[in-house]
Amino acid sequence: MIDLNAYLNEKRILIENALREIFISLKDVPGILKDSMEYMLFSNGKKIRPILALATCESLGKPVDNLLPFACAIEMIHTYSLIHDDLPSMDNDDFRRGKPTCHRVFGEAIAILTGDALLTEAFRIMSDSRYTEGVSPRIVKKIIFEIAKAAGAEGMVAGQAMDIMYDGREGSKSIVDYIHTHKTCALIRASVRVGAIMGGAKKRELAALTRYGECVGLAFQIVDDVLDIEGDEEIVGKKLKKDRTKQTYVKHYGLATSKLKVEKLVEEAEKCVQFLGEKAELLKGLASYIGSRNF
Ligand code: GRG
Repeated sequence: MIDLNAYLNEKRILIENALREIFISLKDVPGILKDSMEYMLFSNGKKIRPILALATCESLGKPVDNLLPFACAIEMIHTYSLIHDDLPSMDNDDFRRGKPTCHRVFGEAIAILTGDALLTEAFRIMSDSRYTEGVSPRIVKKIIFEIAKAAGAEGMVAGQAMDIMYDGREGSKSIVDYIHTHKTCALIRASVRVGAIMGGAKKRELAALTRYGECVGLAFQIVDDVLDIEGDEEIVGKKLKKDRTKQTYVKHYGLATSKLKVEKLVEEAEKCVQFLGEKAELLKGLASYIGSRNF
C-alpha cells in the first residue's frame, strides 16, 4: 500500500529542491525580480501538476531524474498563470497560498514581469542542454510542444480569455465546459502526458493516460468551484465566494450535480489506469486526492 501523503511530501521536496537549483543558477537578475520570483516559486503550492508528471512516469516503471527539469518547467508556468490571474486587470485577488499576492507585495509591473520571466525561463530550461542532457532531442521536442500547446492560445490562455470575457454574462454549460477544459484542464492533462511520454508509454497507454489527465483536470477545477462556495478561506488560502459572476460548474449544473460529476470523473480516471495493474495504485490515489481535496 502506498502512503500517499508521504509520497506527496517526498515529491514536493524533490521538486522544490530542483526548483531551488534552477533558481540559484540564475545569476544576472535584478534584485526585485529575483525576490518576486522566489516569493512565488517557494510559497507552499501543492505542486500537483509536476507530481502528476512524475507519478505517471514512475507508474510506467521509469525513473524520474530526466523528467524533473520538465516537471519544474510545468510548475513555473503554473506559477506564472497564478500571478497573472491575480492581477487587478484579471481576478484582482489580494491573497494566494495564504499570503499577499505578488502584485500586492511587489507592485503590478513587477508582478507582470515575474510571470513573464517564469514563463520564459520555463522554456529556456526545457531547451537547455544542461538540464536535458540524458533525453533524446526527439523526446525533448515532443515534450516542449506538448507543454506549449497546453499553455498557449489554444490552451490555458484561451480558457483564461473566455473566463474573463464571460465574467458577468449569462453563459452556458458549453461555455463553462470550454473554460474549464482549457483554463485548468489543459496543463494538468499535459502534465500527465509529459510523464507518459518520458515513461515510454505506448500509443494505447498514452491515450488511456490522456483521458486520465482530462478526468482529473476537470475534477480539479470543479472541486475549485465547489470550494468557492463551501470551502474554508483559512484552509484554501485565498478569498472565497468571489466567483459569483463567473462561469462556474456550480452555476450551470448546481452543487449536487457538480459533486456527483467529480465522483464520476474520479471513477473514470481510476478505470483509465487499470491497465497498469498493481502500479495503478499511485495514480488512483492521486485521482481520489484531487477529487476530495479541501484546499
Ligand atoms: C493568466 C494565462 C493565465 C491563466 C490563468 C490557472 C489559471 C489560468 C488561473 C487560476 C484561476 C484559478 C484559481 C483556477 C482554479 C483552479 C486552479 C488552477 C487553482 C490553482 O491551482 P492549485 O490549487 O494552486 O494547484 P497551488 O497554489 O497549489 O499551486
